[in-house]
Amino acid sequence: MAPSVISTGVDKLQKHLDSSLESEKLAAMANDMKDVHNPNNRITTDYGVTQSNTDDWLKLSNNDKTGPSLLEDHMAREKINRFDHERIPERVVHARGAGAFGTFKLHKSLEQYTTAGVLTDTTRNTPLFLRFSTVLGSRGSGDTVRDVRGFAIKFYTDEGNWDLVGNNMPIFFIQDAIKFPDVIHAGKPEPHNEVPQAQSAHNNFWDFQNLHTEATHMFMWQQSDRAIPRSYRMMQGFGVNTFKMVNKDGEAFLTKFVFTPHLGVHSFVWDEALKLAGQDPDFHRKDLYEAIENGLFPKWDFGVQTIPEADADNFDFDPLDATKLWPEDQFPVQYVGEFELNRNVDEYFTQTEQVAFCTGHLVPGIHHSDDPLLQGRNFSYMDTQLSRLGINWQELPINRPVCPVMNHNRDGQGRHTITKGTVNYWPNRYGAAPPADPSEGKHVSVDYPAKIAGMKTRLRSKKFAEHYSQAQLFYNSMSPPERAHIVAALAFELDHCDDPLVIEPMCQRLTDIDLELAQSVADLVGGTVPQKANRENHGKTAKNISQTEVQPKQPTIESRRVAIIIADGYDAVAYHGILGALKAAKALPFTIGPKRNPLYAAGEDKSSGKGVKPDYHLEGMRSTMFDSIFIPGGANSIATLRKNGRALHWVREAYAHLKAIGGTGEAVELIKDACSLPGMEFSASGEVLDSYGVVTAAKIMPESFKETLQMAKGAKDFV
Ligand code: HDD
Repeated sequence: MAPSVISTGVDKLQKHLDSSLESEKLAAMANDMKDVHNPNNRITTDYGVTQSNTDDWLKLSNNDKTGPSLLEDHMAREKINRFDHERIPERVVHARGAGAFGTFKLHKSLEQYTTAGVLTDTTRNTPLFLRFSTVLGSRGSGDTVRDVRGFAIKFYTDEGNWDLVGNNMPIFFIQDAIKFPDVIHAGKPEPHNEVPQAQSAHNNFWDFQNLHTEATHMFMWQQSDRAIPRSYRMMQGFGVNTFKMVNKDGEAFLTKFVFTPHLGVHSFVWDEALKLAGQDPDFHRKDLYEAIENGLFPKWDFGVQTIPEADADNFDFDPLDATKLWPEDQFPVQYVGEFELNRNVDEYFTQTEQVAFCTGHLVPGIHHSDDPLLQGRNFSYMDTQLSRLGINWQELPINRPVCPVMNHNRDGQGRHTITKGTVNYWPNRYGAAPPADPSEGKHVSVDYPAKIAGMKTRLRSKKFAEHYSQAQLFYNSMSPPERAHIVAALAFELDHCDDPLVIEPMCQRLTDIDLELAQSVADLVGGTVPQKANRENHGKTAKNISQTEVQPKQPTIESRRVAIIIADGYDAVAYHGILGALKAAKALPFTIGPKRNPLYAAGEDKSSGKGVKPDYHLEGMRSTMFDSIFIPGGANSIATLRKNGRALHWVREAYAHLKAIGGTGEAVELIKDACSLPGMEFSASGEVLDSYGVVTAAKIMPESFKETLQMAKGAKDFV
């Protein structure tokens, strides 16, 4: 029987192409796609010869016995040879990542600052690819580790690729690119035993942070909740470095690029992140994929902060110093566009792994500043792609621009493009492929003229020497729970350091930020508790640094994962009511049972064979993988669950992780069993008082679900 055609990436892309305004641009990327599910396909060798058996190596055989395998079997050797060379060097940093395609839309032109088409033409839909990543771990490490997250975007603009290679934090550990090998060596596994994986909790990391004072501000961000995001979809993105936009009159503006998620910024609590790293190391990768597959496209607002270049010296910090943010109170973000991620990758390796970013990829109207971190990055990215992907890395489908490419660069390993013609140099006798004259069009790259004079020195600009003020600003701007989390994070990390040469000075070093902070951490890790601060905390705060201020305009449960736990004999009204309500609100509900066998509601006839088949069973998943749990009543269902230690653990753990928990009818008793924790009180009628997110109703009224069920009808396309 011919295999049936199943939905594939190629189908999805086609659908997207049909509906998409930028179809021509995306079609340019689809040229190289093949569809493994096409029923007419048969296995061939790489040189195209169709094969009848790729399961048995060609061998000598005698009756029923086989002898040696023959070297002459080219097909077999090709198969093994291709396998042997499947791996390419992983990225030296940011090795673990996940990516998706999307579309950028500008709402308001930035023409007063720049000539860049992508930032001035509000009629365009610019396709993009975004790769999220962790920094320190290897390609096979966990998603939820404490780390900075990469936020790298390739905009396929009409004028060429613009790569904005940023992070989920607005600043960095170092000011000069020459320190990058040091900060990364210190953070990566230690050289003698290659331990620990994907962790900053070790001697070398903290030794470096202690001695390298310009990292003070960044290690505070890296110890904050921002380093344990709930989802890639719930992180801000920052270009980090200072760029320069230049307008048609040749005026230049120092610029920071910012992306803020519509879902707001949210984080795990540390215990969740720790557990998930083992329970589901792919949690973030799957979360992104799941949301996009369900049509719940994550969106970010795009904004800029600008400073006229002429004003660059007017501040108490240097705007070219990547260890400093530009406080929003002083430099408001102008939000002028947005992008969404709307298509998952079709193949991980050729897209997410082979995508290669380069800070040198800018489009006319966007330029570099003299930020010394950026200047060094411009060398490093081009260089690293050579060892990872080879000289023709820009020809790989994911890296290729969607506008025409023409020049006299040629050859090299793995060259794809076939350029017709008899000349490969400029000038040539035909005038073939000349440089453009700027008068031909506004989007030709023209270098921004800058007058430069000075001494050749190994120095940094004077204001770069101040390393503490914004670290204090950051700490002071945290909400009380965020501060408590930073204390706990630092104490966890230093607890994993066993060298007094690290712990002792670090305890004192923290007084560069705040004496109380240092005392709390020192007390927890058994260090000498500092009595005097290295410097006084200035007490200033700034807005939108605390993630509690970066929240959606309207609270939403869209795309949140909710576990509904039932067993045989569950209350059908409560179960279907909550299911419908969640779908209507575009949340992602999952039914969890003691086993993955069909479950029947109270009074339902089991012989109907129409029970609810749970999506997962209690042992297969954990509460950590859900944002919230709900337990419908039903005497038998709850009696079963109350005897199930794992079910009780689910509820207790979710409560400890401050998640919303709901229960109706008999489930109130189960919640009492599980969460008999200090701070939780129940009223005489069974409702939770002072609940920390627990909502119960001992009695439910079927009518109250009617409205939500009606809403659910309109939402049947979800999930
Ligand atoms: Fe970098 C990768 C972000 C400083 C050298 N970097 C890389 C990626 C991100 C960043 C998100 C992953 C890109 C991807 O998904 O493929 N890096 C940053 C930010 C920095 C920064 C926000 C500070 C502003 N990086 C930085 C410096 C250097 C590098 C100072 C070297 C001097 N970064 C690299 C690299 C990587 C890289 C070694 C590894 C893989 C790659 O480039 O393509 O060249």
